[in-house]
Amino acid sequence: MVLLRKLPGMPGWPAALGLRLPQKFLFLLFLSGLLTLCFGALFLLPDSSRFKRLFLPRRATASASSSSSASSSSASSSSTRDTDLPRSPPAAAEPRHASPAAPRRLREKLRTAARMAGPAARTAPGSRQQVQGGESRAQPASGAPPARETRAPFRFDYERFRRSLRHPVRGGRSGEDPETRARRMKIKEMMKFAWDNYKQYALGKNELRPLTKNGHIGNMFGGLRGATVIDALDTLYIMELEEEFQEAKQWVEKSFDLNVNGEASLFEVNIRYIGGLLATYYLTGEEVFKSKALELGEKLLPAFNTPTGIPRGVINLGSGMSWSWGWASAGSSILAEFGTLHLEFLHLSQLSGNPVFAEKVMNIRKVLSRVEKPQGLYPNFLSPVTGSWVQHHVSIGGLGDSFYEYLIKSWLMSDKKDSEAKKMYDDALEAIEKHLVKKSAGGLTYIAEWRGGILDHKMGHLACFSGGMIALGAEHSTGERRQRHMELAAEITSTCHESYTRSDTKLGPEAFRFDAGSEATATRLSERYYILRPEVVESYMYLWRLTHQPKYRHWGWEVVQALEKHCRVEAGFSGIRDVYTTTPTHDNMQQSFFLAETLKYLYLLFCEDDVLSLEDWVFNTEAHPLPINHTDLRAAGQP
Ligand code: DMJ
Repeated sequence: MVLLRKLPGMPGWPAALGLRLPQKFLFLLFLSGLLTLCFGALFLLPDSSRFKRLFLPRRATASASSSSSASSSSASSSSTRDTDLPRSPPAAAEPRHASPAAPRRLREKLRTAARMAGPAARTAPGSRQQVQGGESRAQPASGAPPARETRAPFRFDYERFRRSLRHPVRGGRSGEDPETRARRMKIKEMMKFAWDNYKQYALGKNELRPLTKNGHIGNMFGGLRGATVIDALDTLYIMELEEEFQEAKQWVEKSFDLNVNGEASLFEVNIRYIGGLLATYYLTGEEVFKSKALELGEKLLPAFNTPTGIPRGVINLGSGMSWSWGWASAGSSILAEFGTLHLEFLHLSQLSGNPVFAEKVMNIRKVLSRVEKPQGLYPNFLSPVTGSWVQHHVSIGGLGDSFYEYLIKSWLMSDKKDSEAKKMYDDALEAIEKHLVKKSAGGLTYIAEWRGGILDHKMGHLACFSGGMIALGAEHSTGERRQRHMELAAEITSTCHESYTRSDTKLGPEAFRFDAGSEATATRLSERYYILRPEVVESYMYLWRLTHQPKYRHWGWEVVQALEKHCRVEAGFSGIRDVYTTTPTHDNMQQSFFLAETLKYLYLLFCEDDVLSLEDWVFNTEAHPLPINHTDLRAAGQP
């Protein structure tokens, strides 16, 4: 219509043509019809037409040709094929580039691409790390232009990792006697029985209830399901239960849902789910396990958003909100929980190229190495707000246990480079030896608990892992210290064995005491149960591997027989309520750690030393093997 506007001092051009009013009206009608026709014809031109791009804005071009790429502001001229990732920005770009209007699938792909990007992409000069709502993102420092990523996305070199192993993961199978083989096969049969029943009655639930033949979900994993599947994966693989391993893998691929919204224990999700997924990835190289581990790892990050960076114990996996356990005094975090993340989180960084996981656990290390320790001991409760101890209760059993385990294993996993972890372990063990290690009147060595300077002469079943841990540390020590620690490890393991042999079932109670005339027996009714725990056989396995004294295999076989006699029921294995009666009642629960740990350690006890060799692997606290970071590539025979 601009063309028809009357210019000042000039007659309108229809008038200049000498037209009358009805004729003028007809002329205008004709002209506007012509214009509409021309404009409409533009849409019929191919997308590549320069004429079309001259008149139509880009957004209109894209939306006219493909609704699935509506959010793309790409300069791509062939947007009819743009139903996937936009061509610009590149795959390694940060998710914040995605328009808020972008379809969910597109945003998810961008996020995944960013996650897989290497450390350089995430910590480019001028960038700072920011953790928000479970995702870590590299943000340009204020004033800096947004970094354009040109490097290839980070890729973990799995083949190189496999070449770094000294031994085939499932061993070379040489030189074993028939009895050892038969016992190993028996344990394999127990694993198959435990798995088959779980699969039949509870697949997808967290645990099997073997008496009622159904599944249990519980409230420890924040809505995550399949704890038994994830915990069982690497054991099935190591035992060469191929078909069962495929069943478990298929469940992970098809049914393992991480988009859940519930309150989870940070510690339990880490040791069982992240540990199980990482181990299975390293054993098999199957990408699905790696990507699930990384995705879940990111969901745990908001728990670290506290004034000290010490994470809280409980996290909502959907909202990222976190808080402390209601039972933990004064909103404190638990030593064995925040101190048992290091191994898994270093591997999350190694596999993703994203340093944020390692930074989180290195910060925990920093807080712990700075805080004053009473008598050199580490109390179990620490405030995530102030970074100081809340209560002076020290224990190498529950609430403290795996913190010490992860110190020595961090050093081993680093190929002995992490000397800070080694020093913390050595100092802690020295304080434990000085203040907590005691001998009973009957000559049994035990580790007592400490409550503000007063000793509680009790050992929990959980504390029995320490025989194996101390032996592992001793193996890498020298001189007098090596011998002293190896003796201590053997004595503690022997005491734990006594707690088993002194019961009627030959299974050990939840806690046993060394006071009021009792020696390695439970004195309280509430401590007489056995829930298929692994710690005692875990120590047998280490002591066997490190000393080859036949008694450890004998003791392990005693446990197998007791499990068969008292815990095996028609549809799986169950814990028992009282180890001091030969007709115990069952608790109707097949714990997932029975498949992850108890049966795995028993199996390894009857394997050659090259199966999951201690030269190549450290076991996380749920017995999931994580590889030692060999800094040289002195490879041996490969599977
Ligand atoms: C397992 O989940 C782990 O070993 C953890 O460290 C403590 N205890 C249970 C098994 O007893």
